[in-house]
Amino acid sequence: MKYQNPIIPGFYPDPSAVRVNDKYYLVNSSFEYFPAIPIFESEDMINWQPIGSVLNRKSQVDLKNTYGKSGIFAPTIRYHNGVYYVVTTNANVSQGGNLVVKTTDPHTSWSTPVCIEQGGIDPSLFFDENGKSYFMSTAQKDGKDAIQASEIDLNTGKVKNSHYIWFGNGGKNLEGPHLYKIGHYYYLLASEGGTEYGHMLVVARSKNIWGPYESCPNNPILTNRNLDRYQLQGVGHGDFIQDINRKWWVVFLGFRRTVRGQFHTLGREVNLLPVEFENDWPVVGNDNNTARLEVHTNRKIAQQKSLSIVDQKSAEVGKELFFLRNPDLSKYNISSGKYILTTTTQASINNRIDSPTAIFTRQRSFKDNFSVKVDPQNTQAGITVYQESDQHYDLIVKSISVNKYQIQVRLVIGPAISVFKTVEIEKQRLQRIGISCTSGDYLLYVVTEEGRINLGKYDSRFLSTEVASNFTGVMFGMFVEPQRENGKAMFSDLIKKSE
Ligand code: 6LW
Repeated sequence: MKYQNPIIPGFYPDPSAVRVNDKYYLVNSSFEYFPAIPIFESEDMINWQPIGSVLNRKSQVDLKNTYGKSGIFAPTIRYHNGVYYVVTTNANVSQGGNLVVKTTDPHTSWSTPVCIEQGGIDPSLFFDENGKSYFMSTAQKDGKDAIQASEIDLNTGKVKNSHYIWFGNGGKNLEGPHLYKIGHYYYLLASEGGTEYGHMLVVARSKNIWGPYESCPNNPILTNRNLDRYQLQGVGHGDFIQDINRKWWVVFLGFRRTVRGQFHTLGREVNLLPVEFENDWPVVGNDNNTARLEVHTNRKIAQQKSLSIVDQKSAEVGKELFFLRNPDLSKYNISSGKYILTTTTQASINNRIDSPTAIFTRQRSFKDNFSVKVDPQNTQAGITVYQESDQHYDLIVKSISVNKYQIQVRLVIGPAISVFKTVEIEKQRLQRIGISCTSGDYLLYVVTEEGRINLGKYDSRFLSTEVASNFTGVMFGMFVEPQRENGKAMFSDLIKKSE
């Protein structure tokens, strides 16, 4: 049988997954986007549906001043005695630190965070047979990368009996630790090499939770660093999960290069490979410790479904729709597929402070097509293909007379902002505005009664993660400007088709 990686395409980094009875749950990093920590559910580990976000209240997370390399970092989800736990790092400058939230039903709301007194990033949890709970995170000991483990009281966030249990396999950036008890061994899965082209999964084992941990002789157990020019790159940051048939798998992140070469735009996506144990060591996949986009397995797996078309009826805040940082919800009226956005003096999509009046949804395929109807009323209203506040391509509509719209293309690439390709259209002729993607370009267009007017194709390299040097991926957005009070615009009939 076979399936295609990524199993969850689009900007969904740092996956962590858990099986509870016959369901699987998976969480991801989200950085400056709110609600934070998207959570997915699956019945077969191949097909995943978004069920919401873990941090969906400002009292849970304040993302002020965060951007694509801060905010909410790698989470871990675990289940113990009827309770789901998620630990993560809020790497916001003012609120940095690790936190834990919990719930008895991941479809509903999660608790108010409890701050954890141990530092580091990439926190994870382990519940041992002795009834104790353990907390792991990255650390530095005498200038060396280390994994720090402690006993934790999850009600208070207090830790005790801390140990540096492993110093890695020699690669840089030892991170993403996850601990498991499988058979007679404690297995510590982690990543090294950094979350770019040198990324890899490494593992160590011990018969005692505090170590000493023996590095796997076959490390790195997964890497594509030597698969030069292969599309799937940067594989690492994984989590082992045992399926209902007691077979082991690993979910891990990776990114797909565009046709432009060493550039990626979709962000780090979720991939899956089977894991077998040989001589009490995990062996990942069957391609010499590498990850392929098409996976062949003799295991029985579910039929893989294609990505759904997200339209106005099914798009929900926290599932497909997100804000930049904590939104002022008084600026939004979202109901039955209509989005009325009110301008704010606080922020625009061109800066990294506060929250602009804008709604975003992930690009999830190189062939995505995002389009919407817009009535700018007394604002400049537009759509954007957005990587960072200084990296986005916009289509902006504004009323210039009783019966005419002006439509402009705005390219923001670092310090360069150019506005051009101005066209004027009778208001009654404008039907939709849209963005059509290929791996190498973004095409901006408008649709009138007579058909589609293309307003240019623009190179995707300048919206890549490599240029941004961040941890997120491209989002499509609807926004209003300028920064003044009480401008209103309405968007409707949003359609995002991922082919
Ligand atoms: C995350 C680290 C990583 O904390 O990238 O890919 C960092 N791995 O583990 C941000 O996603």
